[in-house]
Amino acid sequence: MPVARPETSDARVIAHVDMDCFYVQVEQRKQPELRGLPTAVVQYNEWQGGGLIAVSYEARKCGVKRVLDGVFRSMRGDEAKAACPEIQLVQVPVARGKADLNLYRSAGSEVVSILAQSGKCERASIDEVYLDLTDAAESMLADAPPESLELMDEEVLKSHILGLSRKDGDDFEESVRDWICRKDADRRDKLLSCGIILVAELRKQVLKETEFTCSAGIAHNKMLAKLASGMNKPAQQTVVPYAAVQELLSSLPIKKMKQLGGKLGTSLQTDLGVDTVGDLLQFSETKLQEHYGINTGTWLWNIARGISGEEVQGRLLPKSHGSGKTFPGPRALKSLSNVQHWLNQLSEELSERLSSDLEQNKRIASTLTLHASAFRSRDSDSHKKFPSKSCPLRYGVTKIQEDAFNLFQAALREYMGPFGSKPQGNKQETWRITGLSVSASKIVDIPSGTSSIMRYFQSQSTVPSRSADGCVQDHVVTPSASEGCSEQISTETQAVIPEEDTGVTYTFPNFETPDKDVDLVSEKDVVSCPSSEATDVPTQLESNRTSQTKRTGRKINNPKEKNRGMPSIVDIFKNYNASPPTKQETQEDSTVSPSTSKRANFSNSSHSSEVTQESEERRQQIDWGYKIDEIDQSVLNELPVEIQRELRRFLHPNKRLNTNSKSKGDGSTSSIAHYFPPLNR
Ligand code: TTP
Repeated sequence: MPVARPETSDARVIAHVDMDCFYVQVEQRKQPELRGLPTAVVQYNEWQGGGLIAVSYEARKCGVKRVLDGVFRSMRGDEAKAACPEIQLVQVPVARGKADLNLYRSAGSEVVSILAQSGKCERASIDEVYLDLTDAAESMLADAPPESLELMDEEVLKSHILGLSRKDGDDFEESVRDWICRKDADRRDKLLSCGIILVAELRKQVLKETEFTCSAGIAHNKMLAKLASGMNKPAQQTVVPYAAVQELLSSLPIKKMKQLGGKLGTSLQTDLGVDTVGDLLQFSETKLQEHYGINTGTWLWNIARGISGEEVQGRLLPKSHGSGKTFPGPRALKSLSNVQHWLNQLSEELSERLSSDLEQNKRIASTLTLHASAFRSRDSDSHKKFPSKSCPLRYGVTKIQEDAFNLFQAALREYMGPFGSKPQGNKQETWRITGLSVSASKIVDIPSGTSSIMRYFQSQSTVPSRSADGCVQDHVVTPSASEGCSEQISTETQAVIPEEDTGVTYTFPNFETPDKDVDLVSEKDVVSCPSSEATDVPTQLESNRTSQTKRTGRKINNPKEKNRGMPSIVDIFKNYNASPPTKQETQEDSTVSPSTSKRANFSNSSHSSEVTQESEERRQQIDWGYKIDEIDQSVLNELPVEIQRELRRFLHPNKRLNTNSKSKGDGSTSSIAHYFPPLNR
């Protein structure tokens, strides 16, 4: 069945900018004496000189590499020294017994802020950015087309243009200039020519302002631009004209394609005998759909032709935050207390990052996900994956720690199965954890003007609320967002580390070694997964909620349902339009006109006394976008007392009439709008 094809985006100009040996460059900027020397950044764990996570191009020339071929494990510092005795090894900064990537994160942000000035910019990982330069290229084509330029920068002339044929003896730079200045080129190529000039200029600017070099791919869509950016490194740019697409894809190994590095790529190889992207061309769309479903089939059909409708997202901030650590070989964790210790460390880091995101960017996350990798002692099913689990995220270090541990225990029970706790034969079955990570996703902006609630969240993160018996309170801040699973950190890259004692090898996902940023989840690292992959776990807080539900008589059977109908405070803010209603709107609100405004008139004290049943229903359903009855009490309980009181009065106007008639309208009661001042205030 054919599916709507993405609009062929061949008149767009998209760039993928990728920093060169990024962590090394950051360290070299810090210690300029390392510039030009073979250098590598190694993990904090010093065993055998530490695992390499970034290698300079000088060191690469001596045979030093991050990952050893064939063995799929990172090269160790000692091995790098053997290959290149003069190599400089720099340790990644450490905090809480694990790599601290803040230095690299903020270096990445410096680059993003420069590139973002040129057009729509999407931060794809700690050191990668997509840019949509279409508008800039169109303006250039209209105002100062390449052929009108007298001088062309050297960086432009060094560009690699795929498919550019040169006769023997032709000067490389002259050929590039000719291609860029062709008068008879079609519009697509002319736009790309402008893109070449723009990107060269941007790369120079990045170098000047940050001292970092980067490489770039320039093409008509994200997929092609990304493929191209890695083709000529470091400090170079590669262009994919429309005419070169088929040639590029025909020889491209299928596993090199984004999203085909894992199971789907393997299935294409084994089930359909597809080795290169070009091989896909022999299959009809229907055939691919038969094998892989409608959407995936169509997607494969498209990528074989270089078609991708994926837009550059205007996003300068990470989509999620995460903190992870691996425990390879003998360092694998074997006890719950050890797991809890590390989850506490990881949660602390996550909480810190959430707080600074809240403070600096006014964003809050709503889903907490736990991932782990593990193996079992008597494993008949050694490839059984440790399940990932998600739950609504509660702000506050202790809450995150507690929820993360609950998620872990739920996942462990599932992983070990019904016999997990029982001895198998003579031996008790045991488990080992080789990687742990916690991540926060579904991040949304807090509408501006909600400054007091932000202070509230901030204090939440530092002062976890505890009940008298010392237990952490189980209130939910943002329960609504967790409908099935959100993004998750996929760990497609697998590494095998020999277990030192036994010689057994364990396969574990790359949570931290090498330490590709798990927080700034790149599209490499994120899959939007079907809900089975990270299942929602009713944590302690959810059992609370369930009991509340019982009290209110609303029965929830489906676990996912639990989160529905419980709009988070964020949703409340979203639905709340803080502009004061006009007089007319106020009247309409109280006189049941079908065309009434959708604004919630919090401060209108006469509102409740005049509402008819119909307007009340409308107030419940239209003004708020959901039913007031379904608001989770625990959401309200999280709010400062004054706000709770005010909201309750709004939600239960009749009660308000009875109990608060005295204070109404006397101006002494703070209105809800006081806490959430409108934008224009
Ligand atoms: P990459 O962009 O994959 O590599 P790179 O920038 O070091 O080198 P290249 O010039 O080939 O692009 O990764 C960016 C940074 O992310 C890298 O400098 C270190 C870190 N990283 C890890 O910590 N672990 C990993 O597994 C990978 C791939 C990268």
